[in-house]
Amino acid sequence: MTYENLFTSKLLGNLALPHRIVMAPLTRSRSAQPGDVPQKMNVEYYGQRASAALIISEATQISPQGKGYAFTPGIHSNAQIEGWKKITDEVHQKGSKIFLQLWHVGRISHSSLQKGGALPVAPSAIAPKGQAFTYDGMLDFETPRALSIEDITDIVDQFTQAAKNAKAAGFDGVEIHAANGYLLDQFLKDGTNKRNDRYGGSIENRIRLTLEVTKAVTEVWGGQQVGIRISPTGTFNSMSESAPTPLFDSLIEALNSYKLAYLHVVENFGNSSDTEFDFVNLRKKFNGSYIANGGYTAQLAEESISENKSDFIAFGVPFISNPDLPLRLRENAALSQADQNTFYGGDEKGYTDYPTLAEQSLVSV
Ligand code: 8OZ
Repeated sequence: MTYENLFTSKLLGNLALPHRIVMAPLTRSRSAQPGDVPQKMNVEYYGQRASAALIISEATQISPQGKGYAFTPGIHSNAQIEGWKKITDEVHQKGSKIFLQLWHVGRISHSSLQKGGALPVAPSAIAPKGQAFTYDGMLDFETPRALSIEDITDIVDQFTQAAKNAKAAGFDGVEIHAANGYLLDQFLKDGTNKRNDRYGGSIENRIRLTLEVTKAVTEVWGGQQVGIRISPTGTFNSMSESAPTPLFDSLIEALNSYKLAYLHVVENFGNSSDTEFDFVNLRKKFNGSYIANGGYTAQLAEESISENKSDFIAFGVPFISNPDLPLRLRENAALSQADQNTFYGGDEKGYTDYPTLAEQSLVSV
C-alpha cells in the first residue's frame, strides 16, 4: 500500500507539518516525585518520538487541584516548567513540534491526591464508578464537592496561568482537554452536570465553562496555537450524554469564533457507547483542522484523509511501542505490540526501551 495523502504536508494553525501523523496524548505516569516534575527519562521518551508531525504531550495538570492520578506531571510550578523546557528543547532539536495538553480531572481524583485531603471537585456531587490511581494503590472514587461560581472563576484562572507556563516552557501551543470524562467533559454532558445555575441545564449553560476556558487560553496563545480535544460518544470515566449531537454541534459553532488550530476528536476509546454519531458532520461544521483519533490503522488513516473526513490522525498506543511509527507506516513495516503492564508508572522499562526498526534489524542480523 502506498499512501498518497498520509505523507503530504499540511498547515496546522500556523505550523507547516511534514505529514499527517500526530502523536496522541498518552498518560504514562512517570514524573519525578515529589512535585510531579518531568525528568530525564521523559526527555528521552519524547525525543525518541520526534518523527511525529506533532506531539501532543500527556495530559498535564494545570494546578494541584487538577491532579487525579499518581505520578502525572503538572505545569503549575517552576520546577515543572524547567522540566518541560528540557523536553520541548529536545523535541525541537530533533525537528518536531509539541503542544502541551492542559488538564483538570475534576471528579476523577481522590482526596489522598488533593491538598489537605480535600474532596475532588465537579459540576455536581455525583461519584464516578470505579477507582482512582493513588500513591496507596487503587482506591474507590469519592463523591466530589460541587463547585461554587467563585470556584469556577478560579479554575478559569488556573487554565490561564497554566497556558502562560506552557509558553514559558517552550511549547508550540496547547491543547485543551475537554474529553474522556475530565472536568470540562463533566460540565458538557448531562449525566454529570445537574447544576441549575448558569453552568448547567441548557446546552448553552453546559458549554459555558469550556468556552470561558477557550477564551482564556486563546488570550494567552492566540487561536492558531490552540487545539481542543473532545469525546462526544465517550463513556470512559462513567460518562453519559442523552443528546450528543445538538450538544457538540452547539459547542463547535461557538468554538468557531476563537479560530482554533484544530479540533481533536476521540471517535472511539475502545469502549464507546452504541450512540450513533456523525463525526463527518462535526468536521464539516468546524472551521479549523480536524484530528481524528481512535483505533486507526495506516490504511484507515489514508482513507479518512483521502475522503476528506480528517486532516490529521492521532495515534496513541502504536506510538508507545513504535517510537519511529511514521517510518514504519510508510514502509509497511511490522509494528511492535505494546505491553499493557508498563503503560502506567514504573521506569524506563516499557517506556524508552522499545527499539526503532533500524535497531530491531541490527538485532536480528
Ligand atoms: C488513561 C489513563 C489515565 C489517564 C485520558 C488522560 O483519557 C487520560 C487517561 C487515560 O485522557
